[in-house]
Amino acid sequence: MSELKQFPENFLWGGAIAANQVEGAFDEDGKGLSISDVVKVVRPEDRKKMKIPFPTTAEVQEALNDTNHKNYPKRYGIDFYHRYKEDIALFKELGFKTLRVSIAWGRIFPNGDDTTPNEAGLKFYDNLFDELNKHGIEPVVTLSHYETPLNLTLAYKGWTNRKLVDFFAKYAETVFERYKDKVKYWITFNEINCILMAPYIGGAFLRDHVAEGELLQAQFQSAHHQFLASAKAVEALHRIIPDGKIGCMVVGMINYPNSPHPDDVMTALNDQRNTFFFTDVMTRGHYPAYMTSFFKENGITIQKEAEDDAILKNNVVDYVALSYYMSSVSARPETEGEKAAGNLLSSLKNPYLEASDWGWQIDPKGLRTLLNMFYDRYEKPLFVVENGLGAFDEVEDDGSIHDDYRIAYLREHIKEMGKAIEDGVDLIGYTAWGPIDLISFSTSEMSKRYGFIYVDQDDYGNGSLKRSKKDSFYWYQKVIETNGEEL
Ligand code: BGP
Repeated sequence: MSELKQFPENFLWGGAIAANQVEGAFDEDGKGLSISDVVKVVRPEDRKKMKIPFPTTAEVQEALNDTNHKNYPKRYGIDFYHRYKEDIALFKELGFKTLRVSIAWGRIFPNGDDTTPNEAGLKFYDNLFDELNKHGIEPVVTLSHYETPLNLTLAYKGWTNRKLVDFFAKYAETVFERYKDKVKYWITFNEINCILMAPYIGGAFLRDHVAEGELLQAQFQSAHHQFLASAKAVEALHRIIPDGKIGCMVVGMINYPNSPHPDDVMTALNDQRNTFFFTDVMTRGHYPAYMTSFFKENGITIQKEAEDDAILKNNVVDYVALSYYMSSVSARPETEGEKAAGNLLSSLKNPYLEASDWGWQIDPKGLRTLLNMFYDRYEKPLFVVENGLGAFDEVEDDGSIHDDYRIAYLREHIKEMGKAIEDGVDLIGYTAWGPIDLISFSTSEMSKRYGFIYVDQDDYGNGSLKRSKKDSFYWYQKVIETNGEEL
């Protein structure tokens, strides 16, 4: 046993998945298509050319005409829609206190703008939450995890259109009413700041929806609409589920200056604000002062209605949730140097860090620092709702999978969380990303695996879908059993 005794007794240990990456059954029981259902897989040979998709209307049309679903793995996922009971039994065996899931908005409102919800979709999540609660696993539910209904993209230009605020508010109210006795922890938008790096996935608008030179305007206007939608969800949650808690969620990025050169330091501060801007608005209830000059310099004018400021001010979140995979290095524009990879960032290589098979720079200490930065700034509970290592796994002849690299990654991050708690940070839980192998967000590949549980399926959609336990399964089980003392 180590000397660690940092994690509070009721710490929420668990895992995180998202509907679009696990459920499959993309057109069953009345579900409408989501923006993720038309994102094409990046085949292994194209990995290096990989870019976050920002399609045109024509490209979406092409995807709609393509009935070879193997090109669009998020359409079939890992068949969680039909196998959730088996998977939850495995999570129970792992000792999970919580499971973070998302609701596919399009199962509830297939077109996003429907007047009445789809009962079959509501029923599916009734069953899912009942199954979790039956096993004593607390559901943490994200309302929007890259699952905006595709119709809202095609007919409304996604979040650039203010009408989405009320469509979302209606969806949020509907699910709060329905699940008020089953779900207490909610998250509004997954990685809301990703709209700056991934306008389609985050903002659900297409390349040809935006005039030349207007992209930043569209991104920040969409973000404003999402802030309002989030605030309206917060209002509804507090009214409908008074003992519930609702958080915002961001890509937790820490931006180191490339050198002590004051211009590098300023660049790093500005990059850090790509994260803090979002949490500032949703925890403090107003736009931070530093955005005024940024908007001015970039010719951005946020279209606001008279009531917007009050909506934001009166409905701040209860906690701040974040994903954390890597850190980033910021340098003044003229700096030359080798770039590191990441699904959402562009950073210089950090000579002090190792990188994952996908080039993501592994930095457990950065997590401690970042948690401290967030807590210093907001003094609100924090929740690490994603963290993990995407890696290739090899199945041995006897079926075992020795993923010591994953254990090492998670161990170091959990240690640093423990230190952050000692530093005084109020950290309420940790849900490892992809406790069961799932479809990658950025590449739609299957071979980028995060799980404690292996799923027999390849990048081409072939496999038995059989679930089996990796070495990390037994390791994480012990971590939870000892409340983080045995790592
Ligand atoms: C986050 C997303 C997740 C997830 C994770 C890993 O940005 O919220 O949905 O997939 O990153 O990313 P990837 O799947 O690209 O490895």
